[in-house]
Amino acid sequence: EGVLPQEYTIIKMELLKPFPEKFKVLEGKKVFLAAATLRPETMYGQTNAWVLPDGKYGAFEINETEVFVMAHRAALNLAYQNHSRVSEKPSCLLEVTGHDLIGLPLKSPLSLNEVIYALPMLSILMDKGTGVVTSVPSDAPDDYMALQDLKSKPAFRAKFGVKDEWVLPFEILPIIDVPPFGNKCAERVCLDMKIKSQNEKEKLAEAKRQTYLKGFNDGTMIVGEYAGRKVQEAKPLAIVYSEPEKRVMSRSG
Ligand code: A2H
Repeated sequence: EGVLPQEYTIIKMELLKPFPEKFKVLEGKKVFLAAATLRPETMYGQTNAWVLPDGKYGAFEINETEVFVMAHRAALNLAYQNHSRVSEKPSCLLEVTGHDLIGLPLKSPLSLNEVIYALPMLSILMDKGTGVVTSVPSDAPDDYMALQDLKSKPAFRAKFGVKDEWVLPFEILPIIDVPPFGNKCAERVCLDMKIKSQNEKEKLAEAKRQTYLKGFNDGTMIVGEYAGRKVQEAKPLAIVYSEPEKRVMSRSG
């Protein structure tokens, strides 16, 4: 198998001011954690962002005013697609790790939550998308289990310096009805399959397979501008209206 292009939507999750000490060099810029998703129509249900604690990230100049925090490889991908201040070359203003990003407060397009926080997820691949993932636990089994791990295990929160208030107030939001699983399909399937943590890779792959197909084919939006419409109809509209930008990024197929 060769390399197939994978088209993602980038969700621009804006870093709220005042910036923490480490990010002061970016003052005056609009700084976003850039998350790559295949499901822009689910963005209403965002409860947090995910980063890999030991992952290496950079803050890259996209144009005169905007900075994206993402993996270096993603910055190179975007630079080749003409999304870099310097033509065909990533321009990195600051290098950080996922640990530096945990706890950052963000404002994300379409999210029903006014402010969400960056939290640790251990299954993130740094060579896929941007290395930043937006979390929709109602509809994504990986997101549901990773959030459950943080909610139910105080020691896990402590290990990564995650404060209770970044996690505990965030409820799973019903945003899409997916028969026969109901309006929190990822939660339903994870409970039915008795998945215990984000580390149960095989079970999660099966949960993803089930919810992804049904969500796309049979899902109906129940919130937002596209309430009452099929996911298949809402998805392209969400790409246009949610302010994220459509990019093509390559990955190993
Ligand atoms: B999806 P594919 Cl609601 N590491 O977005 C791990 N996972 C990553 C990632 C990375 N570096 N980059 C993106 N992803 C996730 C929403 C969503 C997603 C929902 C339901 C299913 C779903 C909210 N999270 O994906 O391997 C992102 O999660 C299930 C396939 O390129 C992205 O879309 O096919 C998806 O994986 C891309 O997966």
